[in-house]
Parts: sequence; structure tokens; C-alpha cells
Amino acid sequence: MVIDFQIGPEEAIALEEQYGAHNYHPLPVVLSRGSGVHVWDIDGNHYYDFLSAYSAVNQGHCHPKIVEALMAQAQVLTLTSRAFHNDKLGLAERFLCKTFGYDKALMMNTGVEANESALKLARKWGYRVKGIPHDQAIIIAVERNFHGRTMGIISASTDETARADFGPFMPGYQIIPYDDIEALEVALANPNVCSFWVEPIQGEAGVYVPEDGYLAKAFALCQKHNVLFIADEVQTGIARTGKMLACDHENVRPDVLILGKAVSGGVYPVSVVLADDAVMGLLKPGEHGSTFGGNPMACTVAMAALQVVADEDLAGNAERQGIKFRHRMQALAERCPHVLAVRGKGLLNAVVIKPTNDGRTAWDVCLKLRDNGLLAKPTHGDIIRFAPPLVINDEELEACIQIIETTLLAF
Ligand code: IF1
Repeated sequence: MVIDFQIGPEEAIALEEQYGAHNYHPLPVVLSRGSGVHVWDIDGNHYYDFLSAYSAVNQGHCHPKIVEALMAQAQVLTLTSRAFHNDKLGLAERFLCKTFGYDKALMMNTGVEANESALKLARKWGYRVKGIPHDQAIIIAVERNFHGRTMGIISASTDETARADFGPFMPGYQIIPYDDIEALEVALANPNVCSFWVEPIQGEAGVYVPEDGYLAKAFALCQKHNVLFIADEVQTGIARTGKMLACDHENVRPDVLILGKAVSGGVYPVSVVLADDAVMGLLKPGEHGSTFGGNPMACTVAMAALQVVADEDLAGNAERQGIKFRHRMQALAERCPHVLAVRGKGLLNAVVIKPTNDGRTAWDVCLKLRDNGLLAKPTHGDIIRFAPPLVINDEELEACIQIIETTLLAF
């Protein structure tokens, strides 16, 4: 059975308005097809995708090898639960451990679940290995972090919109400024700290890249104080910043590594926590789990998606195209008074927009970009994130840069 209801864009939006929770404010465009860096709306209009589903489709939309893996597995076995073994889980776990250099992998589904899992691990390690007194473990998080939407995770958020009316919150966090080594050193002096939990580049905050050396220094301090360094690479991982992991830029190997999004190329929800035996070995049967975590579909898709990243050298392409992109945006900033700043790494970039005197903002820029055939999303009112699929080639990037230049110069 193929469900193929034909609806127009107005009806599609009206249905969401009437029947869906209003927890998003999407750009008005209704997509119905994607391939590589390209997407098409219901009416057949073409766009370049410069969001990549928040960096989940790094391998490009509907990558044939990943879709093929999904379809083949879907016809054989989809879900067994973890009550039984399945013939793909061990293969995927080995694949993940070998790819990222860890002893063990814990497969979950979404980014936020992987973060929750990592924090549970960190607390247990704090009690069983570090010897922190019962229920006293502290996790250090940073201002403007984004790790997802569950209660445990937003308890560490400093974003009022994410928190208002959702309290009471989970205790056990200490929040320090991001990119501030001195603040970290002070916080680490507390012997009850079990972990430091950080995004190598802050995505939601507006693609905030820390000072060179921050991650390496933070990691060294964590080692000195016997504290786990947990990296949330849900958005920065899987070649997005020009290396397989953003931590690779500073040769940091996190004690606990969290991956999501592009682990599956955006084809199926897959997230992973990676750690060595000394940490992951602490989890015992019954202490953690997930009905869908590590199911054969997820395993097959993740292996295919990571193979594509290696085969197509997406890290190298992200590095090269990213340098070109920032170079051209910086040149544009010289000519265009509405471009205030350009920042990023690899193909995770942001442009800060100066609003017009008559009150037009980054949102209006994104509407114009859409009209000109490029999709991007504003954040925090004045920032536009530019993060195309990493398969983007020279010609495609040139066409996209020209759309962005034309749009901003006319703004
Ligand atoms: C949405 C931002 C991106 C993440 C990091 C965990 C998660 C995310 C570093 C949770 C999710 C998202 C989700 C997306 C918006 C988005 C986002 F704007 F919030 F910052 F990507 F840029 N860790 N990021 O970035 O992963 O549970 O969603 O799988 O729609 O809220 P999830």
C-alpha cells in the first residue's frame, strides 16, 4: 500500500496548523522530495538545502547506498527488542568502535537520549570509580548549551524559552561560561564533580567556535582532576566541521563521545554513546535501555551511512568547501553592510545579520533566500546558519554563494 494523498502547500500548512502541536515555527515551504544537496517543494520548485536537517543529512538527501541498506534490511527484520540478540547489532557496535576508537558502543535513537545515557554513565562512574558520596555527583555544563529537550537535559539549559514552565528541574549541575578555561579550573576543584559536558562548537548558541586550544586544555584539566570529559558531537560530528569529529581538530579523544543525527545520514533515528570499558562496563542489565535502540534497521543504516562518509571523503570536502564558503562570505561582509560577522568550521557556518532600519531581520533574509532557491533557518533573531550537505560540489557551492550574495546585497 502506498499512501499518496495529493495536497497543495496551503493545505499542508493548514493541516499542521490545525492538527499538530505548535512547537515549531517553520519557514513557509513544504518539501516533498530530496536528493543530495537538492530539495523540491510540493509544486516542484527546486532549492539548495543549507540546513541539512540540522546536520543530520551530511551524506545528502536520500543517499542511494544508505537508502538501499534501509530497504534491504526492512524486508528482512526490523525490530527484535533487546530481549533477544539480532544479527546486526554486534557488527554495528564493532563498526562504531573501530571507526571512533573506543572499546564499547551504546546505541540509542535520538541525540537527547544519547546525552541522557552519557550523564547516567558519568554519575555511575562518579560513585563507583571516583568515590563521590551517594547522590552528590556534579556535572559541569556550560552557558548556552544545547543538548536536547528532555527534563534531565533542559535542567542544565540556560535558555529561558527552553525551560519556562517546565520546572522543577533535576539538580546536580554546575553551569560555567563556555570557552572559559579559568572558570573550568575553579569548578573542577570540587571533588564531587564527575564530568564536564560540552559541545566542541556550540550549534544552537549560533555556531560559536571556542578559542583554539580550549578543548585540549579543558580535556587536560579534566584528566588532572579525574573528571570525565563528555563531548556532545551530535551536531559537530560525522565530518561536519572538516574532520570526522570536531574534537579531532585538537587531538582530543573524549572519555565519553555522543553522536546522533548524521550517524544515519538522516534516514533513521540513530544515536550512540562511545566509551572505554572502564566507563561503559559499569552499565549492568536492567539499568538502562531502549525498545528501539540498536535495532537491525538502525544498525544496518548506521554502517552504510558511516561507510559513505569514508568512501566519499566527506570530511575533506567539508574542510575545502568550508574554507571557500567563509572566504567568500568574508568578502561579502566587506561589501554588504548587513553582514556583521562570519564564523564557523568546515561546513558548519553562521552569518550574523544586521537588521534593516525598517525592522527586517534574518527571518526576512531567509524568506528571500527561499524565493531565490536556497533554504536556511535563522536563529536568535540575527544569525543564519549555513550548513549544506557535505556532498556539495564546486559548481553547487558556487551557485549557492551567488544566491546568498545576490540576496544579501539586495536586502
Ligand atoms: C530541533 C539547534 C541544531 C544538538 C546537540 C543534542 C541534540 C541536538 C549538540 C538533540 C539537537 C537540534 C534539534 C533541532 C534543532 C537543533 C539544533 F538549533 F537547536 F541547535 F541542530 F542546530 N545535542 N539539535 O544540536 O538531538 O534529540 O533532537 O536528536 O528541532 O530541536 P535530538
